[in-house]
Amino acid sequence: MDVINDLCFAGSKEGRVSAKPFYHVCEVPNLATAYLGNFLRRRGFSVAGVGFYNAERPLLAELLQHRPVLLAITTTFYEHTAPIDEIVAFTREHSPTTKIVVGGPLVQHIAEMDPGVRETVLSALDIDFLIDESQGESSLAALLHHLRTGTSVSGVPNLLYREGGVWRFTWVEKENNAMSDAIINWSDPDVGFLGRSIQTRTARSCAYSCAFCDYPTRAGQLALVSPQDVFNEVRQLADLGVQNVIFIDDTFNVPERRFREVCKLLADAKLPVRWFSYFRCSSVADETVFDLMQRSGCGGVFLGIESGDDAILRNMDKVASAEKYRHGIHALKQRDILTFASFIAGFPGETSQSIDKTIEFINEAAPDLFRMEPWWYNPRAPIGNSAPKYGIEGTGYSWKHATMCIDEACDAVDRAFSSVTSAWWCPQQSFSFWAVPYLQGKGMTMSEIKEFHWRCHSVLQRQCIGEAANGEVDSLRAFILDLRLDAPRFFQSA
Ligand code: B12
Ligand code: SF4
Repeated sequence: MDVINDLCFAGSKEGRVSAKPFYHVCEVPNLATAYLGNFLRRRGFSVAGVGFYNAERPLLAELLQHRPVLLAITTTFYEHTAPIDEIVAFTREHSPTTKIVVGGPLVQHIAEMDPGVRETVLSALDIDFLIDESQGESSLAALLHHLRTGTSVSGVPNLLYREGGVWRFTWVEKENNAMSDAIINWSDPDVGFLGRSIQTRTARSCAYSCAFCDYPTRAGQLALVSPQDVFNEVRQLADLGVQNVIFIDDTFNVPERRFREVCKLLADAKLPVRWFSYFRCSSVADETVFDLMQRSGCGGVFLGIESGDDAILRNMDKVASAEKYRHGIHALKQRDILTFASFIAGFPGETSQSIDKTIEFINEAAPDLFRMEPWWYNPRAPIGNSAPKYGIEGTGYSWKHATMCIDEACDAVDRAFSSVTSAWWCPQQSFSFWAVPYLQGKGMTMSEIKEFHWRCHSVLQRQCIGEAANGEVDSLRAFILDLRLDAPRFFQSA
């Protein structure tokens, strides 16, 4: 996105004024904020949301002038507590009386830390409460109720609170909030800015249990919104002028029966909406599903392929094969559905030869876009139980196992970047596949999006081997300026 921002605004008039516009995927409204706001408004609370702190500090400052009772910080994208500290300091400065609660995935990670480390992390946080529950909406409503009525917060489930300088936990009460109750009313004016691209969720948790992922364990049983409710939500969004809907469910096409029903409803209604989602091509039972996807307006899919080597896929418990993937990519491309394939380098069992197989797979299957990232070892995921079997040592991005270490995995990523010739790199950092619907919403066509990736890839490839890419950069600049994108929503100080 920096490429677009630099080339669009660097030399322009806007580049010299104090507030510089910039494109960012987080213009797409933050879904956790939307869900929590929706849930609380339905229970009679007055809620305002700030989706992206980095760009929306002026809005937060304005809202804090009203001295809200509570500020809730979501941690969906946080891998550590530093961003929380920044928001807390800002809030304390602008509204010292506002209480602060933190919830979401990071709290679960903190709760699982060794007691000593957890105490250190908690004591460094200048906040009032934490909610430790994978859903947390009901606990948050209960906390607000207690703050409103002035009763003790010790009556709120799943709550960590300070008493006499000591952190106390109330009690565990698993939430099972009805999916139908959580559907967002996007026409509520309090939801705020919508734009042309919106993300939404039609399921909670996932039906699989890939060895590298702890999401199903954290999120509990799979819960689904009915096809009719999914359709109603998309229709409401279309009525509000939204053109791109992103389903963030991890396995949107599972179970296939529900997926077919959703596609059929969308196809029959011919709504002026394109949709995007994660997609498991290995789970396709009936080939006609690809036609339904095309007819229902599928613009593109995120394929968590992970590896082109069947032995590694087995180690990952992916319930998939390279052949099935190859076929799925072909079927999707035939129907003009953009394919983005994501790969992991260095999972236990990985060797230089299995990386070769993956590179060969990418070149043969030729998804439109791809990305490879080094394996991030999460010991809480099922693979943690097999650490002795594979000789895994370390954690996060610092690991080695019987057949590879993190440095070799990083080299493998570089090798994939320079050896793949039939797909273009789509970077992860603040871009990823979700930038595709965002940029479409700004006016880029699908072929322009592919060309953008191809052009950036070519520049990077030249630079990686130490060659000047001035010519490529000049024509990339001309290409970007020719796009005449709609203006971004965010500004940053020069
Ligand atoms: C869409 C998405 C993006 C989009 C976001 C666009 C946008 N405008 O929001 C983009 C592409 C920008 C993005 C970027 C990044 N992402 Co991302 N992203 C996702 C994705 C697909 C969906 C997230 C989401 O909206 N979930 C839906 C909401 C409703 O669920 P939720 O946050 O869990 O919230 C619920 C509960 O947790 C709870 N809750 C949440 N907060 C709070 C707070 C309180 C007080 C309470 C009570 C409850 C509560 O209530 C909510 C409703 O039930 C997830 C993967 C996935 N399928 O979930 C990855 C994911 C969240 N991203 C991830 C990462 C790492 C990133 C990046 C850091 C990547 C990078 N290196 O650049 C960046 C960070 C962006 C930033 N600026 O901070 C990781 C997070 C890992 C972690 N935290 O441990 C995930 C899980 C993907 C993964 N497996 O790697 N991402
Ligand atoms: S990686 Fe995706 S499909 Fe696999 S268990 Fe995690 S959420 Fe489910």
